[in-house]
Amino acid sequence: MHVEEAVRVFVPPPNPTGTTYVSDLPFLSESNGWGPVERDGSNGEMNAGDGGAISIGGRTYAKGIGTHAPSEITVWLGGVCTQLQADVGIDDEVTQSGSAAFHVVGDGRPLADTGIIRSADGARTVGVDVSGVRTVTLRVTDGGDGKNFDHADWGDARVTCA
Ligand SMILES: [Ca+2]
Ligand SMILES: [Ca+2]
Repeated sequence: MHVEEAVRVFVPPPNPTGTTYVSDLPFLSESNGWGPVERDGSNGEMNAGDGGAISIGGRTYAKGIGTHAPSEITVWLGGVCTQLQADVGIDDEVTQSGSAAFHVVGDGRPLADTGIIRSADGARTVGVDVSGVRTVTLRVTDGGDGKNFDHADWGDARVTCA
């Protein structure tokens, strides 16, 4: 009788190069408050791909990450990137104001926190120094008042890498 032992070894994906959209990178992990995290579209409802274009404050974004708080994705940067940029906010698809806070975490350390953003605030541009960071996590929390209507977008989320 042969017993195979499962050995989990972390094999990182290739390092990103140049300017790369986060939605084009593999997710090392992901979690989302309503259905799956969406790539290049808004969260919509419970099914994958059932949202629309990412839209914040009337501006649409062809690329980005559409989530529902509480949400989190982690991608591999490999220490070769310098900047992470995105326009964050509540997606226009909600029928009542959402409220959420956007956090960027590098190798487990907090790098940026927008504080609470509501629908009426439109998009906020965030630029975060990710020099030397191997894994970056984009996390959205519910703004302290529950997750209803918290369709939270990372519009044009991208990293600039060597
Ligand atoms: Ca969906
Ligand atoms: Ca909320």
